[in-house]
Order: sequence, then structure tokens, then C-alpha cells
Amino acid sequence: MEKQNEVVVFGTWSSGYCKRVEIALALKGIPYEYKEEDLTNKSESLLYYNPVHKKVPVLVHNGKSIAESLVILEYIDDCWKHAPKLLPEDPYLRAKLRFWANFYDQNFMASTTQIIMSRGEERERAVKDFGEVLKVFEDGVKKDFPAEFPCFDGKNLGFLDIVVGTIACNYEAFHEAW
Ligand SMILES: N[C@@H](CCC(=O)N[C@@H](CS)C(=O)NCC(=O)O)C(=O)O
Repeated sequence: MEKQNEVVVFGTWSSGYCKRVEIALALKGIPYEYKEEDLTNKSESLLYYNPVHKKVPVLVHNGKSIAESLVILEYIDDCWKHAPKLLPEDPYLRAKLRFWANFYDQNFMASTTQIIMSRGEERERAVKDFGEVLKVFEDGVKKDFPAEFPCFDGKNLGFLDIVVGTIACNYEAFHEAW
């Protein structure tokens, strides 16, 4: 007999992308099995479930796999419709949140890696670039959500909070390593 709602997450401890999935499942109260991946020696299962990118996170729900953290977050919210909702109902607001989440992933991740990997003047430039990206993000989100900034409002933990907040999940590890 098929098990209902069997949820497995393939992840790695240091990944903010994976933490997004774990946080969303925890918020919704969905039990799941966690499988830690060694990215230097990826498991057959990971390669099977994410043959295109071969990356974590991957969510496997009743044997069906979904890759890419932003896609997984939406799937979780669509699949388990109970509160707390991660995304609003309004299609326009949903689209705007997706837009800023994509902007964040395309710009911030590269920018923070650049800061971590560089030294001296190069790092100063990277920090300045990061500040500029941050300003575009903040101004843009404020303009799109004039009534209430949909992130770090101290009330609800939503889609953009999860996307942005998980950048800090490995902060201590980076701090210790560098
Ligand atoms: N866009 C992907 C990024 C996932 C990603 O970059 N995962 C990294 C770990 S943080 C990975 O699996 N890297 C393995 C590799 O590049 O081979 C997402 O949002 O899920």
C-alpha cells in the first residue's frame, strides 16, 4: 500500500537553499525524513532525483521529486494549504514576491560569495556592490509593497523571509572558517 505524505528532503548542512525547505516544512508542521548529502560524493538517489542540476535541495513527496528551492517552497505552500501560508492569494502579489525572490537569488548569492572569496581592495569593491544590490532590493520591494514590507515585519514568516533569512544560516560556520 502506498504511504501517504511520505516526504524526504535531500540536503546538506551548510546550504541556505536547503534550510529554506526545512523551515517551510517545519512551519507547516510536515514531518519529513532528512538525508544529508556529501556533495563531493553525491548519492545515486540524489543523481536520480535531480538529474538536471544534481544539486540539493531535493524534495521527494510520495516518490515524486522536485528540485530548486524556490519551486519547492511554492510546492509546499500549494500542497499543504493550511496556515501559515507562505504566499498571498492575490496573483499579482504572488508574482511580485516571486520576482524579488528570483532577484535575490540571482544577485545576492553571487555577491556574498564574491565578498567571502575576495580580499583587500577586491573585497571592498564586493562589499560596495553588495550595498548597491541591497538598495535596489529594498527600494524595489518597498515600492511594490507600499502598505507593508513583506519581509522581516516581525509578524509573519512568509516566502520572502524564508528566501532572504536563510542566507544567515551558515554565518557562524563561515565566520569560524575565515
Ligand atoms: N538554485 C538552486 C541552488 C542549489 C544549490 O546551489 N545547491 C548547492 C548546495 S548550496 C549544491 O547542491 N551544489 C552541488 C554542486 O554544485 O555540484 C536552489 O535554489 O535550490
